Amino acid sequence: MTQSLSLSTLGRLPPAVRPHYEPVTLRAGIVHIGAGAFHRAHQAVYTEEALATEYGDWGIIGASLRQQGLSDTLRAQDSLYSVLTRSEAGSGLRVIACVRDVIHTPSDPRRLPALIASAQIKLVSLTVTEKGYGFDPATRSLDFARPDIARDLRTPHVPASTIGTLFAGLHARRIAHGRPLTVLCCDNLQHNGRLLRHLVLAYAEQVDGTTARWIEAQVAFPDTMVDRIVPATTPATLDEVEERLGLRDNAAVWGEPFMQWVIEDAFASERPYWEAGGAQFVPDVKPYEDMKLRLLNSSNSLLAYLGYLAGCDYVYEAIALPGYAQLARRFMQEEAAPTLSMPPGQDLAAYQERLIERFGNTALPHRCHQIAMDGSQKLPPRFLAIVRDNLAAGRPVRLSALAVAAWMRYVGGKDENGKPIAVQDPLANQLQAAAQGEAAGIVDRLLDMRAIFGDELPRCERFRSELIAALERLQQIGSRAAVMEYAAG
Ligand code: CS2
Repeated sequence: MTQSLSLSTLGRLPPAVRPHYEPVTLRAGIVHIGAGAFHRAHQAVYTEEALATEYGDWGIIGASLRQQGLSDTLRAQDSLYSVLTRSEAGSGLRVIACVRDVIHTPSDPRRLPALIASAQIKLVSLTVTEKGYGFDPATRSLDFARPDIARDLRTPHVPASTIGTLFAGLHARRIAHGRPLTVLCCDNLQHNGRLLRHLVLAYAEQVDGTTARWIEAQVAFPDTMVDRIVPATTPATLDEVEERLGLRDNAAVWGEPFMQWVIEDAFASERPYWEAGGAQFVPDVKPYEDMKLRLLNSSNSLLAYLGYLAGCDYVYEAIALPGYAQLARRFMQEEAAPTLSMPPGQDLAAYQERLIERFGNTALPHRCHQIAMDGSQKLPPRFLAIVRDNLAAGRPVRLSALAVAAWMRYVGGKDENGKPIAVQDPLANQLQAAAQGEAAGIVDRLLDMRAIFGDELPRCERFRSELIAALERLQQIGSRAAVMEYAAG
């Protein structure tokens, strides 16, 4: 049997693949909450580059809020893992060593707050997905009715929710020594830093006003834009890594060559030299995050819903169907781009063409189903923000309506051949119940879900009638034919 990747086998790997520092002596300076594939293929890679260029105490302690398996797998290989980069032009592999441990927080709820409080930790970063923060997507305020948040408010010293855990750590930090901290939200949310600050403060006000004031003064929450396509690891990924490495790595991740990280230059204290990996530090992230959410993530979701309905497993298959790339281009040019302000030095047209190429990467199959999940959380930043801006400016919303209608059809739970869809969404049951029957009824019942659509949008007749028209077309002629129609004009 092949031996596993670990500190004792690391030395066998060619120098180009392994780290150029001694992992055992690396001290931790970062705690990362949500140590899944995206974090390990993105922020950890930037940190690895920073360490290679300018060594420092920037090891990462990861925390997994759900999967015990992740912590066990990583610990079995001394938290080392590989990143496989794949594109049609070729592939690359390297071992990342800056993650020094991954803890499973439900097994020991006090451990993560204690780490956040530790004086040697200067940064806490997070990738817990949109739904992991516990806010109402339409109002962006903390949902105090959510069972995990309500429970944490009753027992704040043994938290389970992300916000409760972060607060417990910050509170302990204030009491222990009060050193400043930077909290870096790395999820695909508008103004993610500001949003997280607002959620933490809302929670803190309920528990301890003194800590709330301290957070306001001593904790920085920079906005960030993160980008890299990182599909879920498959057994084939692990086999390919094993073949190339000559060692078994059960924690390997894979991603495309492209990576981008734009960070608001507003830290509470020191940080790693992430510029080494190409990170950009800017005064205002908003133009970049709008560009990414409204061009990349929205067209990714558009292709995922319409592709899944058409029977495609992967985005690269969807974008190869007649009309799909054309529809994505038109959606970006006609509805998304007009709502954007230009990030400095960015060529928006080239960015859009690059996206079409990235989605078409056959060497990195990205499941439509993975992107389609949690639509109730993803729709507001990806489409509804665009729709609101366009309605206010008197511009078209027809293609956005087709994407939202495709989501409506998808959450109904049956594809176009009558095959069940395993809809994954915190609101899955309500969505599925609402999405049955005639188009007008489905649209009205779903629009009525204020946590997604807010108060104003459901009252807008223009949007409602575009949704009904699009959903009727999807029901009558199916997604492939509807895409051809909408792509043509
Ligand atoms: C995707 C994103 O799963 C999804 O919803 O749209 O994960 C996307 O691949 C990344 O944001 C790319 O940076």
